[in-house]
Amino acid sequence: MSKSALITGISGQDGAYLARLLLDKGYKVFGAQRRGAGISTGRLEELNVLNDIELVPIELLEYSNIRRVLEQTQPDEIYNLAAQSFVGTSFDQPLYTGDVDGLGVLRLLEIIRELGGKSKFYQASTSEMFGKVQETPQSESTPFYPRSPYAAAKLYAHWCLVNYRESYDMFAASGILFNHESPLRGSEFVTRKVTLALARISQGLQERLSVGNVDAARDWGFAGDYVEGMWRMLQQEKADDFVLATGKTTKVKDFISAAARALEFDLEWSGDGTDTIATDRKTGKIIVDIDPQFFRPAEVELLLGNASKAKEKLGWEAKVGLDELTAMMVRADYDRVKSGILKF
Ligand code: NDP
Ligand code: GDR
Repeated sequence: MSKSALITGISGQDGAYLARLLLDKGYKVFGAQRRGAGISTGRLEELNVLNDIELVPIELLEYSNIRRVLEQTQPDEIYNLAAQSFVGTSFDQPLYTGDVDGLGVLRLLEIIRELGGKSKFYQASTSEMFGKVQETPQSESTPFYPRSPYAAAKLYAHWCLVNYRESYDMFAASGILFNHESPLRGSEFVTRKVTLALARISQGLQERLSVGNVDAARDWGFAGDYVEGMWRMLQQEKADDFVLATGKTTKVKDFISAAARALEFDLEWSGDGTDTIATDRKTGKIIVDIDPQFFRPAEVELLLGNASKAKEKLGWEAKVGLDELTAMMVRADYDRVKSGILKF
């Protein structure tokens, strides 16, 4: 008999990739989405999964709604990908973020326990929990030091999960995932913001790209690889915590230069702090400048993951490198801008 899985956050980047993966493995997939003005299905359409999943309504703030959906669907596996996932917004909406990203996970765990604890549970934890890093590279044993309301809420959720696993013998895995991107990434996150803006600039539709701290460095991988790791975590004998990362780190500024090169710009960086600019050597035009509104009250300067436990126990490794990922994202945004069709 085929397995069933419920994915919260189905309309997001990872929701779409994970749905595709599980459908390809023969799962019955319940896609849990919160109610909004309209259902946002652009990513599900792009990966051609919309017609093969069953959409169910889930709001992580609402205990009774979650409980009803889990009672009705009784999934073998639950992947909790839903979150207020933008770090910058968490400084403006700290209580809401804490409720969804922290207490929302506790609601899920408690309901799974009340219903007999049979569903395996995956929680989308994050490298942001390492924050002001206490060692480099970061692994499962690195002490946490969250630097935003988002990271603090995710850390609360992580420890709730560990506690439920130890207290009630539940199968609950925490995937500590480093940044992963794709052409389906939300346009507020820096990689996609960059590829979309550069595609528009190259087609004469925008003057400049304005960003924040270009010296921050991230360990960027491809979302398609990371959802495979999530699934593997739930196929283990015992639930555990795993870091997924590429083991390479790149500054925002270098990502911008690489994406620009793919569109035939040749950027030269100059200036410091908020006076930093990048000029196209070919035309002398300023392509990138800094807008202080994109700085955060506290920054995570550097993330670099050590995924050797995932390699050893899950047989998982990041396959797509940053060059390939950048090319993929630039190409997708160039084509979208050209066609004038932008669904997300
Ligand atoms: P997205 O922001 O693309 O997707 C988030 C999803 O959560 C959306 O479907 C959104 O629905 C849903 N959601 C938000 N609030 C609620 C709520 N109150 N109730 C129910 N659903 C809600 O995130 P990603 O796909 O990039 O990431 C998936 C998860 O992994 C997130 O939890 C994120 O924090 C975490 N993560 C992501 C990493 C990354 O690099 N991408 C790295 C590490 C962790 P709607 O469409 O209605 O807004
Ligand atoms: P992050 O991703 O905060 O790491 O969280 P984001 O792409 O937003 O920022 C990465 C780094 O780039 C710097 N930056 C900018 N960021 C944005 N968004 N916009 C800008 O203009 C800009 N300029 C510089 C940021 O300051 C930061 O240092 C992502 C999310 O997916 C989380 O949900 C997830 O948990 C982590 O990755 C791992």
